[in-house]
Amino acid sequence: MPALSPVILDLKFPRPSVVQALKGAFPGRKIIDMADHENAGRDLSGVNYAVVWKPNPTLFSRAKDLKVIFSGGAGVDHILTAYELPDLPIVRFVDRSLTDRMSEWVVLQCLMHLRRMPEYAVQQRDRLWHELENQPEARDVTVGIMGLGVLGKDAVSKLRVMGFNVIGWSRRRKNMRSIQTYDESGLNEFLRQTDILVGLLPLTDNTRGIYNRDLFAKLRRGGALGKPIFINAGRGGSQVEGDLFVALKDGTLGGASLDVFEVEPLSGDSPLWRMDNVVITPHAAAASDVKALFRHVAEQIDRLERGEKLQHVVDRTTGY
Ligand code: NDP
Ligand code: OXD
Repeated sequence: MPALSPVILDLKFPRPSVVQALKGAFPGRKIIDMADHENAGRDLSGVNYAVVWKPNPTLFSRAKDLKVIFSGGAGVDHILTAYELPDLPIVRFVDRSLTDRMSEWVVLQCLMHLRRMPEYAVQQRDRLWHELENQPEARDVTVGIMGLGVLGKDAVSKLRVMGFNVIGWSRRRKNMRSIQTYDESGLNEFLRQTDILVGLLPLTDNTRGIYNRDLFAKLRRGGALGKPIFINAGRGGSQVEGDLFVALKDGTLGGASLDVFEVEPLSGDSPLWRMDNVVITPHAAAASDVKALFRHVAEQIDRLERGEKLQHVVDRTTGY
């Protein structure tokens, strides 16, 4: 039986979690972990598989025999912009635990704003006991989700359980029984009804800078929350942070929850840190579970070697 191809890892997860997750993963295969200094100048020929997150730009030119590139995350913008990317299938990470984690974060943020938690946090800081008026119910609020892929669809169902009215927007219109959906051409109509906008879009040429001043101004005003709220866990490159700051300041937006930023980590100088109506998390909405990632990669390699089709392959023309 021919030797099984090794697997290259070029990941940014903390080393102990990778070492732990490798126990029992990829039986019979050698692992070449690029975080290991010994592997810095190593000959990578003969290796068919690489699992990467923001890969070293020279990796692909050194690993000439690659057959598949696996993304260490659900998004692939960090791979598609890598230097000298070979024309190979890129498989993204789709996983129950990642999806559940994202929906938890999205529901949490929608509830935070529905229940006016940023204002209560200020009151708590000031030791002020004061019940705020206007506490609408979830059913009075429309959450508009931009991106109805794996993550967007799951968030829809979990927001519905909480009672929110949900609508969704995607490039191609989706038939979803429980909600009203819109395609690209229906963007304005979608925004006009949206009280809380949730961004779950990949970063592509078409979505870069999409959350800008014009878009914020089209969201519904005077709904149950008074002013619209912006929530983004897709990619920071889709938001224009200068516009976002102005919109939050001048009342075009009533608040925001942000997990992703134009530049990460978010600079200590960013005025967003100091805004009471902004909730910030450090790109932590849905971290990839390394064990689950290796399981998913091993499954896809098995499929390929059995002669079956790979799943979750990125469409290089659309960029996601
Ligand atoms: P999918 O590829 O499953 O879904 C993407 C969705 O976006 C699809 O509905 C797609 O439309 C839509 N879309 C893409 N481009 C456009 C466009 N130009 N106009 C309108 N709709 C568009 O991705 P996932 O749901 O798995 O993940 C979404 C993103 O979430 C990832 O790409 C990643 O950037 C981000 N992410 C962030 C994490 C975090 O921790 N913050 C963790 C994991 C992911 P259509 O259905 O028509 O193709
Ligand atoms: C991802 C991410 O794309 O963590 O999976 O952002």
